[in-house]
Amino acid sequence: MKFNTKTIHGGQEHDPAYGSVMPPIYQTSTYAQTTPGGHKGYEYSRTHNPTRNALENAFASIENGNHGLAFGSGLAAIDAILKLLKAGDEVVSTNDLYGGTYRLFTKIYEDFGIKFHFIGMKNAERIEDYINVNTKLIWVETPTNPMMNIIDILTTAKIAKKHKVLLAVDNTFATPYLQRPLDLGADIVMHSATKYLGGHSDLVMGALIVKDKDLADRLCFIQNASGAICGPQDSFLALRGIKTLHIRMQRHCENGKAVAEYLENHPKIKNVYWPGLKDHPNHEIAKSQMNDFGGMVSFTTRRNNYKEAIKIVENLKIFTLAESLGGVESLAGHPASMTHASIPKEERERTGVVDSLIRLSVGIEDKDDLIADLKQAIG
Ligand code: P1T
Repeated sequence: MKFNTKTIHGGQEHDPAYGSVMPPIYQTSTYAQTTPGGHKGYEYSRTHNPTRNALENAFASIENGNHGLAFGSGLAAIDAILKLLKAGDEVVSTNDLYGGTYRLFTKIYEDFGIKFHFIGMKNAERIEDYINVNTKLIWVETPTNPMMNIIDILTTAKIAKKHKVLLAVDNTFATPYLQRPLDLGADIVMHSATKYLGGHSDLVMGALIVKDKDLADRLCFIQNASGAICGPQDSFLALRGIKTLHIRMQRHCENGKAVAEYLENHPKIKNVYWPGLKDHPNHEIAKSQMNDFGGMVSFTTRRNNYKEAIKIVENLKIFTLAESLGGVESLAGHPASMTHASIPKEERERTGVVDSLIRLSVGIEDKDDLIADLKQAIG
């Protein structure tokens, strides 16, 4: 089955009770048993729920995995991965990543005795220098949030395999429409399904997808034991969102390109970060591992001035100033004061998250309106 069919049918079957084409929202915490253990496969909704299971099957299908798991947020999904580790273990992570992920790593798991090495991964071969006998996990976001760096998944996966270290890829920005990390050798794919998978800014959710049965069993155990699951109503909404992922992404990419090219030629704009631009440092790797370049675009102004950046995001009318990304509507954010405020200033500036950086989640509106909006806001 090809991807554009999988988004609609992958892992899905009509409801066995009445043949409903969409799975019913099984809004129940528990299931009747005829005798202790005498049930129809469902005991309690933290462990399993038919609507959530339908979504988990769809997650697995679109990422070419064998097992999908749904969580109450992207961070809850990352938290479940970290619970595979124990005190003394080490993680090699990209140094440009979502601020909340950085906060979870440094403010919670460092206190539990896990050591994190945050490194630039533009040259993936560098990763090997940070691996030792204690290393258990490599954490990759690609494209990264918000600098749009591209990390070579194939090379990273080879290093991970050689050292018997798990490779987890946060595929939130790309989605499986653009890249499928499991096919390139990653062990775990993670999503903030809040973003493109849900696609309509109406839910908060996380996803994990794996191929390996043992790893799936360990993660399912953690999912049930820790209990950070999502509810059936949100599962239904995410499933509905996934059914249009391919056509939404096609338009996000088209509009992302138009916006990046407009900004690139704007006299007041200094740097434009979008992996489809030829001068992007890892444009060739992006071309080799992605089918297109997505709808996330970051940029800085020539004057590199905090107040000017704030004025631009306040002036925008069609782009809404808001956290998050990946919905049908265009959003603009100021990472230094919003999504990445939890990263110390010195550290974030080292990775390029300066005070004039603006991040756009380019939606699927008419691109002429989006460009006109940027034009009036930047002046
Ligand atoms: O917000 P939540 O669903 O818990 O997902 C966390 C997360 C994980 N990974 C990436 C790459 C993300 O972008 C996020 C959430 N990001 C935002 C809210 C944001 O505006 O960048």
